[in-house]
Formats: sequence, structure tokens, C-alpha cells
Amino acid sequence: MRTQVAIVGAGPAGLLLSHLLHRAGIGSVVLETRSREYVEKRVRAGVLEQGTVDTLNEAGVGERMRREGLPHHGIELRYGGRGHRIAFEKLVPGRAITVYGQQEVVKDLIAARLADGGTIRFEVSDVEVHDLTGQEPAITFRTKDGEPQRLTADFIAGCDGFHGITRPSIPEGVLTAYEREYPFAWLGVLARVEPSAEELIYCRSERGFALHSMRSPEISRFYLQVPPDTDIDDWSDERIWDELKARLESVPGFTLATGPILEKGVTPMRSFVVEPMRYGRLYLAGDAAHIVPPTGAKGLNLAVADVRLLTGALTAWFANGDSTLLNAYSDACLRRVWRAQHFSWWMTTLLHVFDSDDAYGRKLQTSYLDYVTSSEAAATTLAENYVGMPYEED
Ligand code: FAS
Ligand code: PHB
Repeated sequence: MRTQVAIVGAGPAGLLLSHLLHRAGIGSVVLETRSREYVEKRVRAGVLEQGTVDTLNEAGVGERMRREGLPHHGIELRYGGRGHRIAFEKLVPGRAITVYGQQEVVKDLIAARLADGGTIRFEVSDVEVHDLTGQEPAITFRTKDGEPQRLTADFIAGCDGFHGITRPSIPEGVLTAYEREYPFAWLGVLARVEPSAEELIYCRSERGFALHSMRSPEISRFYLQVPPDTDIDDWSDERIWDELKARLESVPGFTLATGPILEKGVTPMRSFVVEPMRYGRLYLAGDAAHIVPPTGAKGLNLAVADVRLLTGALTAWFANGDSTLLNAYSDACLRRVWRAQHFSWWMTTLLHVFDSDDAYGRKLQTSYLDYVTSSEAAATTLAENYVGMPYEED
């Protein structure tokens, strides 16, 4: 098999890259270890930055998002018994977020690729990359039926997430990794219950962080800060609702509606970046290159930003052999990646309870929250990062 760009991973990064390359007249093949059903059901991110929404609309895959997505023009910071709205319409006029599940974006992209005759090979195995520094890198893998295959290409895109094989295929000593672990995890809950507020609520309670989010007028999404080694089996539905109520029902007049829990799971919290995001003809994009704690809702959106840049760079190379943008790809991505890394770390340290914090540390945290919710300048920094900084290339 041969293609122009071989893409490892059918998450948001790999699928959007394949779609944008197709629109630029560039062929690709996507290899995915999981089944189509699995990737379309995987509940992950829920918040799309303005830039992500614009990118999906411009790429012709935004129709269902426009119909079913929920535009939001603010979020609430809840602490000390009070709620404080960060009003995007006032602080960053014209920019907002859209609540639309990552799995919906994945469904829309898979449907578009297949409708355009794109090639996505699901349920492959034994994926290995070869000859990354040559002119014709290759991927060997087994098909769903166990048939050995070799795919050669001009370029390989590593879009296989944090646990994929492309980043580890880069020889020792080439990459520099930057990492920060957090002393807690998030317990995520999907429930069939009408959201109890119209917007997202980021709540800092003495018992720990809690997030009220949603997927639709009938489906709510919640997160609880829990110890890093939490076993989900220790959390009955009743215990989850009790803890969510204990943290979120901390302002007068707010009652948390409850309902059947459809899914629950524990997600570790980490910050991670590798530099550079390329090696020879292999280019990393999305979680394969960087991870952020979900507090800033940046993970999926960073993958989109990487893919926009990689599409532009590959288009220039295939059009006239110009490798300027390919050579600049990693640095261009990393400028946005590090801005999002800092914002995600900042939101996480602002809103979570750190057992290591002494009384002084907790007073600093409250003071910072007071500042962000009383100063227009401070609130604007949160708002412009949350809705997404403008793309450098625009
Ligand atoms: P992905 O991990 O989405 O996709 C990688 C794909 O590669 C997967 O489909 C995987 O099956 C496939 N793959 C892996 N190894 C392979 C191999 N060897 N060969 C072929 N395919 C391979 N972000 C937020 O903004 N908000 C959130 O609330 C949030 N919650 C999250 C919860 C969880 C449990 C996780 C793990 C992540 C969460 N994220 C969240 C981050 C997440 O949304 C990512 O940022 C986003 O999925 C990044 O997309 P990709 O880079 O495409 O990586
Ligand atoms: C979600 O709805 O899944 C979500 C929203 C905001 C975040 C993280 C996750 O910061």
C-alpha cells in the first residue's frame, strides 16, 4: 500500500488531519487500533474553543455541531459560598465556546471521511513505523483479519495519543520531555439528567474541586477531584451524587438535579510536552505530543491547532516542495502548546485543593480567586485563554 500521508490514530487529530488534507487534494490513510464503534462512543472532551468551531465550520463538517452544539457565553467560578460569572460577551466580545462532545466531533469526521471515499483501517494491530529519516517512511501493521501489511508514504503523522507507539519510536536522546504530575485525579460522570445550570460551573470547595458541565438539554457531565489512586468501584452512584451535592450546592438557591448515571471513570491528571514534535518524516500532533489537565478544556482544542499547522505545512511541501513550514511546524505548535500548558496548570492550581498546601497557600488561592472575580483585567486573561487565543497563522 502507498499513500502521501500515513496517519496513526483515528482520534480528533488523525481524523481532522485526514479530512483537511483531502480538502487540499492530498491523500492519506488512517490506521486505528480500536473499532469504529469504540472510538465513536469514547466520552472525553466537551468544550470547543471558538477557533475549533470556526475550523470545523470552514472545513464543511460543522453542520450537526451548529444544530446540536450549545454555544456558551460565560462560565461560573463558584467558591466561598458564592458564584461569579466570567462573562465572555463582555470580556472577549464575539468569542465564545461551544459545548459539543468530542465523540460527536469524531462521528462527524468519520462520516465525512467515509463519504469522501477516505481510507480508515479500524482494528489494526502490531503497528510499527520504519525509516523515519528516509525519503519513504513506512508503517507495518496487521489488518483486522490479521493480514500483515506494509504502508509506505511521504510522511507519517503520529496522532495516536499519549499511549500510542509513534512518540516512543523516536530514538532515545532526540526528544526532551517536560512533565508535571498532580496529586489527584478526576472522576468523570455522564448522567441522564437535565443540567442544573445553563453554563459550566467550576467549583472550588474545601472538599475538593467539582465541575458541572453538560452534553445536551437531557445529558449532564460532571467531574470530581479524587485521590490519584481512586478505584471507581469504590464510588457508588449514591456516593457520587452525595459528593457532587456537597460540593456544588454551596450557594443559596442552587439544587443539583440527579438522574441515572450512564458512565463513570477516573482520569489521571498530568501535564506533559515533548520537544521537538517531529523526527525526520514523522510529525506528532495532539496528545501524542502533549497532555494538559482537563481543567482548562484545552486537550482536544490543541490537537485541532496542531493539525491546522501540519495541514498548511504539508500542503506547501506537496504543492512546490517548500519545506519552510514543515521545518517551522514544531516551534509554531509549541508556542500555543505552552500557552495552553500554563493556562491549564493555572486553572488547576486555582481551583483544586492541594493537601500539600498550608494555610498560607490556601489564603493565596482564595486571594487569586477574589482577584479574578473582581478585576476586569484578571477576568479577561481567563476569558481569552478559555475561549481560545487567536491562531498565529490567521
Ligand atoms: P486521542 O487519544 O483522542 O486519539 C488517539 C487515537 O489513536 C485513539 O483512537 C487510539 O485508539 C489510537 N491509537 C493509539 N495507539 C495506536 C496505535 N498503536 N495504532 C493505531 N492507533 C492507535 N480534553 C478536554 O479538553 N476535556 C476533557 O474533559 C477531557 N477528558 C479526557 C478524558 C480522558 C479519559 C482522556 C484520556 C482524555 C481527555 N481529554 C480531555 C483529552 C482528550 O480530549 C484529548 O486531548 C484528545 O482526545 C486529543 O485527541 P488526539 O490527539 O486525537 O488523541
Ligand atoms: C466536559 O464537559 O467534558 C468538560 C468541560 C470543561 C472542562 C473539562 C471537561 O474543563
